[in-house]
Amino acid sequence: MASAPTLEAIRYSRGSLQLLDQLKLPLTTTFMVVPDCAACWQCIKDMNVRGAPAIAIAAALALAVELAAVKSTLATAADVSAFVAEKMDYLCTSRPTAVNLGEAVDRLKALAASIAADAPEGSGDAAAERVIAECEGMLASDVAANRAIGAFGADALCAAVGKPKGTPIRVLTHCNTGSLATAGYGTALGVVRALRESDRLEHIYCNETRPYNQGARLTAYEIAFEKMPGTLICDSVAAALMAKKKVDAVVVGADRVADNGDTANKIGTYNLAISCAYHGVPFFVAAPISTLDPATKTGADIVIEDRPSAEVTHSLGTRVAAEGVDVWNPSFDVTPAALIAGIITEKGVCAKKPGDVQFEVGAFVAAAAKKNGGVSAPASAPAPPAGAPPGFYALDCDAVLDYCAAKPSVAAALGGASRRAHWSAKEVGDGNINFVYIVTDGGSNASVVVKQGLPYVRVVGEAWPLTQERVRYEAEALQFAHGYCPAHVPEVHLYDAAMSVIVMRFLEPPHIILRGGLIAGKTYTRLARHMGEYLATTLFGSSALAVGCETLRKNRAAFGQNEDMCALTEQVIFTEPYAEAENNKWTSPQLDAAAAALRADVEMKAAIGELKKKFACDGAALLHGDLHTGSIMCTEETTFVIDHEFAFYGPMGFDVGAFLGNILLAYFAQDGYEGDRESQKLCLLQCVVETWIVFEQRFTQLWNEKGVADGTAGVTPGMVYGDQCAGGAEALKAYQRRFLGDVLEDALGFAGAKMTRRIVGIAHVADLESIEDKDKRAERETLALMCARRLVLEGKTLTNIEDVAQLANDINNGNA
Ligand code: ADP
Ligand code: SR1
Ligand code: MG
Repeated sequence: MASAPTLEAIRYSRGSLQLLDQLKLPLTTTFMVVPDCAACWQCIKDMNVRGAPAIAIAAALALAVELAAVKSTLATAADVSAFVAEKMDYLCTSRPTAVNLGEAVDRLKALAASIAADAPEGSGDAAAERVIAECEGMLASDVAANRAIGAFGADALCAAVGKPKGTPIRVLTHCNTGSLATAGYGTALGVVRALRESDRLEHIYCNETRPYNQGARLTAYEIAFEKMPGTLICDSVAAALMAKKKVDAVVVGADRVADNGDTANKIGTYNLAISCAYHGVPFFVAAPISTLDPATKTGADIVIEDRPSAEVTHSLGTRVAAEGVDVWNPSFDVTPAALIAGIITEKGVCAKKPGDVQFEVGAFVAAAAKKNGGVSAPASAPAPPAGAPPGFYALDCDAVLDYCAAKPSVAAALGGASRRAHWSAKEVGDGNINFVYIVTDGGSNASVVVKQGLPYVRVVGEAWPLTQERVRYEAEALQFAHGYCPAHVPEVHLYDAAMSVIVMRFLEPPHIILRGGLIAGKTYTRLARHMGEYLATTLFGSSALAVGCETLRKNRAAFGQNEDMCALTEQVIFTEPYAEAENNKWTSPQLDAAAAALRADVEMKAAIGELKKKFACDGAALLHGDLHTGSIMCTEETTFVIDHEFAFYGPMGFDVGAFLGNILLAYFAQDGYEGDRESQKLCLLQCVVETWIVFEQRFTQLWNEKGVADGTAGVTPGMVYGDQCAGGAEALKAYQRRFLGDVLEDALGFAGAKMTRRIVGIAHVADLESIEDKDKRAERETLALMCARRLVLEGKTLTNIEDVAQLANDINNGNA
């Protein structure tokens, strides 16, 4: 194995590949062309050595080279100390903004001074050797630090993006922060390298970085040299790229990070951060901890150099700007902490305190000094729940206001962050799983909904952990569904993976949860039409019929499997109700016998097994996955589907059946309520019939109008599943009948399974639970169970939806 590089190796292998082998770095490092302090000063000034960490290392190694050359002339440790102080003070003037350089200067001066203080008359040679060793150590530790930044950063970016574990992501970076800016490997580009090494890099975009083009000249070189999947873009293209949803995360380097997290970096960084905030793209800074400067309070205290105007007026030595024009060419800009998701260091990721828009960099640096590595929130932050991503904290009614103020796109929907004092929040989550806040501006009444998923099931608590990836699934599925069916799905304003938050349109009163309306005796004449439309557009739009088999497979893989939520569904719908399970509950003792009979019902269990197989194996379309009447908000005129966290590619009949089954549960509950509910009952049965008819017609219409061909000559368009279709249009019609017949059969089976689980499984529905008289409730539940069983077992023969309504009616009236 190659030994660690020594200063000698560096000196004699300057520019050679030998050093690269020893460092196990694919690219050379800038310091190797820096022979002494004077040359180094000029190189830094002329930007031949650039990048904050590289500048510090170059300065240290330039000092080491000179010290090695002159040490025999330095008689005492005091002489060495004076020499080091003089050279380092001089080098410091080459780039006053670079905090790493200042830190290296202080460190080497302090070391030399302390050696001299211990023994002023001690040997100059020995003192010089100790300083040289320190310089060499800085090289090795810089590479190690960069690798640690890479590892922390790769995890932090993936967590913030929130795609399923291991899914490659698309990253954008600015300027050069790679092997050519550091001792090797890089900081922000080190994060990209670490993503690539762990097969999590789909693509790297690099900004050209006007006016000096470090991105085009250096980062692009590193990308091309290592054959990364990468693309060079003009700085001005970044926002357009984000609008096209081609960027999952941005990571940039830093020249100085102030105590509050404001970050000075290459000019253009601030623009990029603003674009990220608008598009909901997480924006990270990656820098060694030495770049964090708690002594500088805010970005306003950072001195920004102006660069020569020729960098702007000239291109490749030729003047391109009009003579006589004035130029402002600042080398850096300051990105406010509010726009930064996290500061990645070799000691972990510095996160914000809950509700804060700023970081506590000083506290992070102090904590990091005490421990080795690990992801750190500021010392004062409450511990995040186990399993939460870095930067996560649980919101409450106060914290959510600051959270909204810190997110420009959300603040804008509430009239701007300056209105923060007029905002109030209430938690309205009535579901089993998440927390939902409505944030309202008291003046304008503008509101947004902020939904946060914790790493556990809300109704159970930390005892039932649940992946926060579900929030990513919900956000993506909501966005897809909104795309297919904007009239019936609310718009998403923001998805924040690190915080497991979705901010969406507030469905204003009189919107209420459908289940509540049905219990209150309301009738919704447009509900069936709207739900038929929702089901047809989302199920058709995401299926192979609309996109082709190949794209379906790609889309399915890109979306992921929502494994944990599917497993939860399998457990609570298809398994537990038919077994002795602790979670099960029912109206007892009235339903004790029915629950036991179900557990012994061989025919039913076999049919449920088949349905579970379909649920697990059929990935025909992107489903809502939990389409009960608590996932629908409506008025008499409007209907919106919410709460897509169980979304997955599954059998179409699962969504259709979920809705129909829940309408039937509402139907069977009606006679448990006070008063005459005949018209509501009729409406509910009509809803079952009309939903299916609208769905079937609209789905067929979409198929006929938008169905894709499978690409084989002679095959009728719409025959995407590859029928050998000699019969043309006639065969297509026959296939459509068969296809939709299967969907109906599945839907009835799933409807029955859904009804059963709500009566004997863990999660019941208010339709039945709100019937206080237990005997009455048990009577209603028994009838619903009876209907459910018939739907599961007779789905094949119930080929006409009217027969389903008739069956429910007969069971309810004791005629079946
Ligand atoms: P869970 O995932 O916990 O089931 P839901 O998405 O069902 O959470 O939301 C819980 C409740 O929050 C809903 O029943 C509804 O009252 C309210 N809610 C959710 N989304 C919105 C919205 N976009 N507009 C208005 N209220 C909403
Ligand atoms: C642990 S309870 C799980 C149920 O609540 C959700 O609303 C879904 O319906 C899920 O099955
Ligand atoms: Mg819900």
